[in-house]
Amino acid sequence: MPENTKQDKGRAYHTKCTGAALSTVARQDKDEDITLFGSCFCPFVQRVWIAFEYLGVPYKAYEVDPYKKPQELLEVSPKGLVPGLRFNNYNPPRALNESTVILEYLEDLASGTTRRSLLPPTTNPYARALVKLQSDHVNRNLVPAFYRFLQAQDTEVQITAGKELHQAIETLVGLLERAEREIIGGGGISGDGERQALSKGLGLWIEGGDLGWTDVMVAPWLYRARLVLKHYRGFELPQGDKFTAWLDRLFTHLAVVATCSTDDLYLDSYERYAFNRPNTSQVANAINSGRGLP
Ligand SMILES: N[C@@H](CCC(=O)N[C@@H](CS)C(=O)NCC(=O)O)C(=O)O
Repeated sequence: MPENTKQDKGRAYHTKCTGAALSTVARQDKDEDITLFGSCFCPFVQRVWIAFEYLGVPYKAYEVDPYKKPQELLEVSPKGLVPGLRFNNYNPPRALNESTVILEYLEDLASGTTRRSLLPPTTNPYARALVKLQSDHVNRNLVPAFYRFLQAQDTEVQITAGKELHQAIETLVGLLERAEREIIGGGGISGDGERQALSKGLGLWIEGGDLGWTDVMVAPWLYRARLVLKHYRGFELPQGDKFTAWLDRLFTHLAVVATCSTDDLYLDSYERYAFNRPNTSQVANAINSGRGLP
């Protein structure tokens, strides 16, 4: 019998990764210069985690409960939000928080160490800017739309919020298509090698491309949209061969797979949002009061 998703079963959020993510935590358990404070269900953590894996920056994975706010988390992240980074080679230790700021840091760090990158080369500032336009849209529109939809209780509000999320995803697709057209679609490309060089950083949207900045920014929410929003709201992601092929590449990319837990973990952990339980989180409170996300 299909599960009744109309009733809050009072499931608790998980505090330990499962599945492939658990194996990654086990692999990344040795002391390193950087400790990543994370939580298994958190999409903001997942984007940073994917970047660590892809860029090859050494790190120790450390799971914390951000709702309990242990002192060591508050020391790296003033609001007690994950993700946070602690730089252990400093006394007192240095720290960074905010997923987008951490991503910028990792990108800069990797450019001088592992020499890997999620962005188009600095020799192509316009391509880099187009990628930043995409991620700006993800952060300002798509991510809040995800939570508004998941937390909406009234059916009418749910319908509107679902349409808004759909539109936010379609707008992102429009921006991805624009980058493809303007950077590599203009003709005059002499061969596969040149196409590949030009598509560097444009992400998995490009067939034959590699993981990019926008992929990392958005993947955790698309993953949860396909699973959690489908389960609790009957949400269907946009159709279309190109979009579906992109999602396939994204969700089977090694760095994404390595940071995913099993489906039950997400379904359990997001039940609080789906029923808009009081005091769910700072993100949920911000959505309920119409404020910007923390
Ligand atoms: N703007 C922050 C948001 C991070 C965030 O909201 N993390 C959630 C977990 S998904 C958290 O730590 N919540 C704890 C709380 O609400 O007190 C970022 O991008 O890193």
